[in-house]
Amino acid sequence: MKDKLTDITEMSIWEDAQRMLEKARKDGVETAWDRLAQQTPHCRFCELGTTCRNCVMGPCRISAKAEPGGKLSRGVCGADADVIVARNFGRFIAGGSAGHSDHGRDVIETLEAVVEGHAANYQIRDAAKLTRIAAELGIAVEGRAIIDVAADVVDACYSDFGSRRKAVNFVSRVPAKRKEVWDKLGITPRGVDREIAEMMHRTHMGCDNDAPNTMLHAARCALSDGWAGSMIATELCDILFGTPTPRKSTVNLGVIKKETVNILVHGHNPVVSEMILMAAREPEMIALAKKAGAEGITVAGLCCTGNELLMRQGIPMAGNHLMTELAIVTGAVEAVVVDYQCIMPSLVQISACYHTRFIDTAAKARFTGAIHMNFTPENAREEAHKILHMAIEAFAERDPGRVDIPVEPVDIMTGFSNEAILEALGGSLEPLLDAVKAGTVRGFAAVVGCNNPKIKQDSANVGIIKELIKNDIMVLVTGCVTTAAGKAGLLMPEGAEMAGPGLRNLCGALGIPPVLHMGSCVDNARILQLCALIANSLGVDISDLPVVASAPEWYSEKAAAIGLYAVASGVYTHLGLPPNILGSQVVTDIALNGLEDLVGASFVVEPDPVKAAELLNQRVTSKRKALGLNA
Ligand code: SF4
Ligand code: MSK
Repeated sequence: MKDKLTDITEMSIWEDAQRMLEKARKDGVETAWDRLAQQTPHCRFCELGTTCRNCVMGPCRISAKAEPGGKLSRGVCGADADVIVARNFGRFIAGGSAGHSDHGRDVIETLEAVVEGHAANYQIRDAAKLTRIAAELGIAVEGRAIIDVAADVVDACYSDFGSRRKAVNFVSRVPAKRKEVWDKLGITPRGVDREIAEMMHRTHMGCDNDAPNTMLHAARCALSDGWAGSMIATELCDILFGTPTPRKSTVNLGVIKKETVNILVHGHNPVVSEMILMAAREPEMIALAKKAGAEGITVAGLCCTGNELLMRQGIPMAGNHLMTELAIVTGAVEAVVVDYQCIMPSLVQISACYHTRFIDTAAKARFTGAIHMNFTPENAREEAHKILHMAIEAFAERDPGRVDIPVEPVDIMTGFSNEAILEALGGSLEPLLDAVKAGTVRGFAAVVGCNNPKIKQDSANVGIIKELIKNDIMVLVTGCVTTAAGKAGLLMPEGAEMAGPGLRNLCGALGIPPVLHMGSCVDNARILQLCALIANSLGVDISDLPVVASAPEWYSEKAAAIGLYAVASGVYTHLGLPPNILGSQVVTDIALNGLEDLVGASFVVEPDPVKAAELLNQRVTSKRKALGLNA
């Protein structure tokens, strides 16, 4: 591991990353790779998931070498490795579900502020979608003012967070056979906050001391994220900011321009970043930037708030998770504006090494040393203006001698919401289903998730996608994999040259890339919905479809929640590295095998991208055969 963390060519596959890693060393900037080297080797107990800190009779740890009933085989309360690992995993999933879902709640609050008339700078940009969603939720729409319909949608979405429902609203989208599976297991998600709170309750000392039972609730908790928290975030963001449509943009550190004031938006919730972009496009702001000697203002994206703005507004993407530190190292970033999630606290220190203003905007995600702006739906425009002024002011402090923008940007296509896909297909899924039946497209793979410095950056993300498309499996990307796919040229129609003959022809006919960008992490809900649409039109379960998923370089609690709701929804899911569960044979067996019997899908862990793609390909083949299609 240590060599991999010191040899720059082993740390990332990208030229922009490698060049900035060199510059970081020259500039005395510490990065995630340096800190991982310091942290390696990790605590073995924690890696295996066999430490417990759930009460102060402990903390306790279970020895991997402990004989059953022997020394260090149980914590002070008597919990064994299985119970401890399951509890830790359950809380891990609760953390991830909470992240996505609380983001969803913030979007509901923004729509509520619009309805109540105190968020003048936000509006309902897609009224047609609002009406459609309202009708889906059983809300009367005929002859009603759009704002009244929106008020009822707000209420319905809030109700998904509570304890009064037997099932969250969007379970109505789930195929009947899947609902039966969930009902039989008692894992139909009822309310987002309820499932998260129940997980915290179950994992208190002296509650759920049966690992399989805890694992089932982990699945329920994750399902409440996928089919409620995340789905609400996606649908309401489309209503507020517009449903994405295909458009072109660019990616990599080359999108940061020497000549412009550069603002990077980072985090997840577009409620803040949309406003920054709006302010940056105002002629007065551009004039101010010009007065300061710049040619204009560039707003570029990092991580998922970047994906949100890329999908809807076509802003350029500067980078994914492991590029966030390196973007600042270019020395040409005037401001990093963050909301929440996946923002390394180290960015504050790195910003301080340059002239970069690091600005946090959320009361629930403050960073010591940052400039704090208390962003609310009510004051968003004024705060955005203040931020723009700060960035323009910082431009004057930029040291041209420390600027290095290492590469030219690469072109990408984005904006493939389900609505856009349906429209491209002429309003019906039939042409796509025909392509699947004919074997032109053998199946679909959602390749999603993060970077993790334990894996050479984007080697697995890109490696798996290339193998999958070679096998005529169409790939759908979200989150940080998007940037990886884009940099590799896979998000352009020309990328189809790397695909197998069937997929290549289909992409050629439709003028689309072999890899479709569907959004941010919460937008994995779009993929769930697409799976449900396909399953419903074929009259089968999601687990019957030739659909697979992969998170090759994941790191976060949220990614684990996504993986688990994918599996619990019936999608076989690959992880490039395991969660911290290997200290329990029972929990590991459930994840890798037992879930297959329960929910018709399981996890598979494989670090090698080629081998992983082959496993995913085999799964697609077996599902095709079971549906009576050619392999
Ligand atoms: Fe130890 Fe049990 Fe307390 Fe965990 S809950 S710290 S295993 S005594
Ligand atoms: S931002 S969860 S590093 S995908 Fe959604 Fe990227 Fe993973 Fe965060």
